[in-house]
Amino acid sequence: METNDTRRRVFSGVQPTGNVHLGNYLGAFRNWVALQERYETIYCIVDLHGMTVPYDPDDYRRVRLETAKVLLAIGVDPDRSLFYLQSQVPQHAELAWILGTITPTGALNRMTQYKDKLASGAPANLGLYSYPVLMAADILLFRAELVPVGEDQKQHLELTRDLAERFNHRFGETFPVPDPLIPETAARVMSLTDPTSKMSKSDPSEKSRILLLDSDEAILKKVKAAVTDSEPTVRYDTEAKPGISNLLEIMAACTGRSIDDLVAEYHDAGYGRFKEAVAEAIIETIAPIRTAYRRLDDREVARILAKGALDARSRAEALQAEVRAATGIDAF
Ligand code: ATP
Ligand code: LTN
Repeated sequence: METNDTRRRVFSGVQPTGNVHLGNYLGAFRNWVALQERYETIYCIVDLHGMTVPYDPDDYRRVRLETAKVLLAIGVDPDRSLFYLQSQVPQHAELAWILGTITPTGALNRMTQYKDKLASGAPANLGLYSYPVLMAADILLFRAELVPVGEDQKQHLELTRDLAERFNHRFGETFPVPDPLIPETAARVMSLTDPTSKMSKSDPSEKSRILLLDSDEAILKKVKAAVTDSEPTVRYDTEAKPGISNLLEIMAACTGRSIDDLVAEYHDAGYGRFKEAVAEAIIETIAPIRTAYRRLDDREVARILAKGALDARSRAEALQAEVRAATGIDAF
């Protein structure tokens, strides 16, 4: 991996919560892989973020490894990207503390992800509340300029931008103000069982999402059972036909064809035939990921992560020294 790189720097993170789904892939991870061609890329499994909701430690070890394997299977390339576990780089937590001292609590009170998590039953703890501050630290720790995420993370990115500006203003020019990179299609893949809410790994219903490791049969079954409407024509109308519109978006994202083109072909095909075509497009897209996942060796993956953590720590130490000096907490 190059270190004195002059390309623009990209940072993104994923929580190791298991159940990596088609929404994660189309909305974010597929983009991560493509960005490796043109940018300096840093991809982090944000396991400190994942601890903000209740979890089982033994299960967490397994899920962290599984998440790393899924990303490698998708095509995150440790020779081209810095790839590591957040918890192994303590500078994330220190910078989060420092940024916390300039974060207005009013901004955190407005965070919709926080409010949604509380509404869905997560206990209100300080970690969950300050989650967006740790996310800002992740990004700023590497002075990243571009952050590929799905639509749902836009508000968190706004806070990151605001904190970069506040820090620069208060302590001197230190951080670039990062921009989100949100894909044009599939930025918000919706649930198959409730097409008015996003496909999510935490939805209690298994049928609501397609997992990247689902079998072909499971994919076909879930797509066939996807909630639609009773008017039989296939057309794009997110208000009147959210279910069909979601399937159209998914198929467009999987095949690279335009929605207009798909509507022209399937308008009168009937929902049954349309759904089969959607399932086939999904299977073609994700079956190779499943195959690559099975070929990975756990010990090799652990080695990749250990090496990534070493590199990430040494790079983070440089910024840590600068931030300590700027804020007056450097060593005498
Ligand atoms: P969830 O809401 O599913 O529990 P999350 O948003 O916490 O998960 P992460 O694993 O942290 O999921 O997110 C990984 C990436 O996937 C993020 O960039 C996020 O924006 C994106 N993403 C998550 N759900 C969707 C979706 N339904 N459509 C498009 N992108 C998504
Ligand atoms: N909050 C993000 C995960 C995340 C992230 C980041 C994304 C944590 N730190 C830094 C981009 C950059 C989520 O829930 N998807």
